[in-house]
Amino acid sequence: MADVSIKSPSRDVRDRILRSAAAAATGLAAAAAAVGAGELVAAFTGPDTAPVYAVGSAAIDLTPTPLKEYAVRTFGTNDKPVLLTGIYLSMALLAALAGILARRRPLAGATVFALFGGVGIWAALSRPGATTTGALPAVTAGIVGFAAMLLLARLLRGAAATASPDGTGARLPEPLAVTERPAVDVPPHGPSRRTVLAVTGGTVAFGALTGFGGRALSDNRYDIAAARAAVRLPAPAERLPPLPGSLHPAVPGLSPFTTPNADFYRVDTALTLPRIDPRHWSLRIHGMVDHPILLTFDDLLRLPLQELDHTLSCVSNEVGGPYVGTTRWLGASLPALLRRAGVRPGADQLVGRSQDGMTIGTPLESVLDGRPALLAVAMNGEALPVARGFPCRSVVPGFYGYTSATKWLVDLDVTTFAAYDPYWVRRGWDRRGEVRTASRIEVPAPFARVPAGDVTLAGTAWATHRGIAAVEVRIDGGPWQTAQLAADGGPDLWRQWTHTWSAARPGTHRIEVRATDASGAVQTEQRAAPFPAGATGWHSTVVTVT
Ligand SMILES: Nc1nc2c(c(=O)[nH]1)N[C@H]1C(S)=C(S)[C@@H](COP(=O)(O)O)O[C@H]1N2
Ligand SMILES: [Mo]
Repeated sequence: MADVSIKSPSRDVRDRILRSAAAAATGLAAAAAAVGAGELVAAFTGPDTAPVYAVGSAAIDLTPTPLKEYAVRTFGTNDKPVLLTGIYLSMALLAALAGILARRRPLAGATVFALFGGVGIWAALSRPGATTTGALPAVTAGIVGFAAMLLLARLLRGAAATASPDGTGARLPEPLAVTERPAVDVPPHGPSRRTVLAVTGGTVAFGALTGFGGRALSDNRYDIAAARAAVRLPAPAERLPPLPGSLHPAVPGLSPFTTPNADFYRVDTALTLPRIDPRHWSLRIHGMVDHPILLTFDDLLRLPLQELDHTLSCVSNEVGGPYVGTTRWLGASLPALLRRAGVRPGADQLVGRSQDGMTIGTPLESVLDGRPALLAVAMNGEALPVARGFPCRSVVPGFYGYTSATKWLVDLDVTTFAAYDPYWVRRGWDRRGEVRTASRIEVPAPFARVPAGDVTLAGTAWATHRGIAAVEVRIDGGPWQTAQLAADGGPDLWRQWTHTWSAARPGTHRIEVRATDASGAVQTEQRAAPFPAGATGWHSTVVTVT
């Protein structure tokens, strides 16, 4: 204990660290004020124009496909919070460094904030459907950050000068201190440390107030929960009977046949959910058609509505993965509307565009080939949840979500594959995006320990719009055995299966599954990653027999 003083940093080093920390704190405070002011303005220009969101959305669009894949795989539905946290942390780091820079060179430090603002302005203006007012939050953030940094840095310098015994500011380099900053120039009563602390604290408080206040105001101004609750869903022209229980083997641990809305996977690029008031919504159907159509939400609800039981899956789903779900949609017939519009010869792609600028292209011949493609307004008996595309999304059985299921749909363009590459196709994904045959083992859970004897295996398989004809399982690479299929709900639905395995030998065992679609094609063993056309390969699981 006696030599503690030797190990402790010298007073000088400690002072230097303290001064840097104080300077970094002023940078953070200026950033808080900037972000807060931006949020407040965004309460009037739209939630997606808040600088952090605008920058985040631009980052999502610029992210190379492999990194996006990695993010979806690693963070799943949490990919957005992870991205936002990353943006906040990098901003905080840069702001702290700007604060340290500003201690010596206030103007340079403040300019970093102006540059931040510039990036925000660029991001806001580069959003699809951006308007100039969308840049206002970033402009405000830039100006507030610049001014706050300048003010705080000047104060900090003044305080340092007053605090140092020679009145020149202890950390100024010698020549500067002596020749350019004679003691006479320094105000005899500069701001006290307490003043700096108070102003820094006040700046943070300003940021917190405007930031949280702006968010609350925005949530309030753009609240569409009431509008959604007010939607009166008309009865379908023809009501489907409830799904029979025979579709679902009652095996504990097996997914329910119909996925509750709250448990349905979610995959999209929307950092802030588009909030569309159905009273202001319209859908334009145009392009290579004889009679372009403009539909309001009321128009849509007045069309004969039909129900569709359907299994939707994501191309990013890994073998055995969770990005698949089954739901009962309610919506208007998409092919009927296209026929009304009169599709011109030569058109081969239908491009849906969402309010937030996503574009999704579907092969037109498939939309028109008689399959039940819908403009969906409801899911499992309730108006589309906001995250599911409220008030309207498209659904075309047989295709992955990225080529068929535009959420927050506002525009349908009848065009050609030659003329237009939608969002994911520009990023290298397959332009058709037909669902590949997939099957998975859900019971027993991976690495489960099961007693020797009869073990129940169970899972799901899907080949949306083709349908599942058979599922087989094998143990430890042995002969394939036919699993028992639950009742068939039709080609657009997944199919659940069970199999009883007489597990005799204790130890670890590997269970594999493969499905055959209704065309007779057996699922390929060949492993492929989700990019660019969907994962392939057999799902397997390892269990221990005790
Ligand atoms: N507007 C919009 N629609 C979108 C997407 C998107 O990012 N934006 N993602 C698509 C993808 S990749 C999939 S798999 C499905 C997922 O729909 P869900 O989130 O309702 O499950 O929506 C599709 N529709
Ligand atoms: Mo997807």
